[in-house]
Amino acid sequence: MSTPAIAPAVVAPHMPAERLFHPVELGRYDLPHRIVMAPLTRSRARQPGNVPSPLNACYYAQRASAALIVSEATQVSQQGQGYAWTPGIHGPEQVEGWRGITDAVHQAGGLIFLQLWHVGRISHPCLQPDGMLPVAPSAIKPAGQAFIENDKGEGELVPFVTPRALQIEEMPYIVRQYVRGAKNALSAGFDGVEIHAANGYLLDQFINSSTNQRADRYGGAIENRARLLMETVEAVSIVWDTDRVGIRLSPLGTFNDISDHDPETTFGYIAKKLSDYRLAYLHLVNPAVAAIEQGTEPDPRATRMLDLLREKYRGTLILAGGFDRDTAEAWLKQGKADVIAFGRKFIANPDLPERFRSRAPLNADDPSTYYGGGAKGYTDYPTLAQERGEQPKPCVDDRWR
Ligand code: 8OZ
Repeated sequence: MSTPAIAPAVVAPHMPAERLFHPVELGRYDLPHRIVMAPLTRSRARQPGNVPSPLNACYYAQRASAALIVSEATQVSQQGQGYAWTPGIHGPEQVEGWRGITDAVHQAGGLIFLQLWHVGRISHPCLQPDGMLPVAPSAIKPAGQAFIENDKGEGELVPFVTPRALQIEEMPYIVRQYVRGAKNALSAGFDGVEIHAANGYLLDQFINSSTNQRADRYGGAIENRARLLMETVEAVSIVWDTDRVGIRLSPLGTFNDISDHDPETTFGYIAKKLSDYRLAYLHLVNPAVAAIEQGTEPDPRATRMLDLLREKYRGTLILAGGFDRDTAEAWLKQGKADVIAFGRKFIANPDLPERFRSRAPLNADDPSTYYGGGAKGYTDYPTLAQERGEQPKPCVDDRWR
């Protein structure tokens, strides 16, 4: 028998055909698959004090089969809060509460990063220390409404106010808020942190030209508009090695009344700068989310932006926004991303990786229970094992108030 000149391609044993189930390196961690749980605001921190609770621990532990959980956005200071009942990471009680969550997730075999958040102008005096004005790069009022707690203890939407422009002398103290949050996240037992620089919050307000009209070192040229983000990355990287730090951006995003006059230059510059840090990952809110959801071709601007950022950023790229199993697989196969983050699908399917693996049907999510409330629509979505009667009902814990 003659030996063929070219050996047939060797397929690694046990390597599944689908990319979603291929292992991947994410900074210091080896993920067993590529299905990440996206950060999701659920507004269920214990009151008073915005303290993470055993109910929250139950919710996260149920989702520990995600390759990585990125926590809900978590304010680094009272000034950084913009919605009722979101958790903080600025006080000892909150650190203690988060410790309960990281322990529960680790016990269930999961990995969890904390998302560090400052909302900037997307707030309201009633959420601010001493009822002061929210802060922003410039005193420009966002269109839209803030979600606050009213006198009856209920959630209510009220118009945004015109924020106060930060003075240049205050900028180091903003960075210090992120540093304190990062140190607290380390004490609380997280596996890493994600800096939230997306969706029209403070760092994004500095990046985008529509919200930044400053004439100092923090405004104008892109080097200046990216300064606060870069200072934050540098400072957080002293607390955490960069292989445990991720960044979230939303290029071309318009949520929270934001836009940029030259997004390719702006986000191309940032992606290139971030590439030098050897971060755990860059996490993008997919600018082609509408196309993904509608099954249409992405708008050429979104495609150009994604290609540009893939070229400029030389590390692990996570994409989030409207994916299902098949679109995620297709995008991974085409090399457009390394990892896919799922949000709403993880709300309703705590065992999403197993459901994808076995092509099981998915539970539908209920938008009326996204924000606020207790266990309903939070910890009561069943796993496949529960549906088969093999597992008891989920850990329902009423100690959330
Ligand atoms: C939806 C509702 C409240 C907050 C974000 C933290 O957009 C959020 C958020 C989303 O990143």
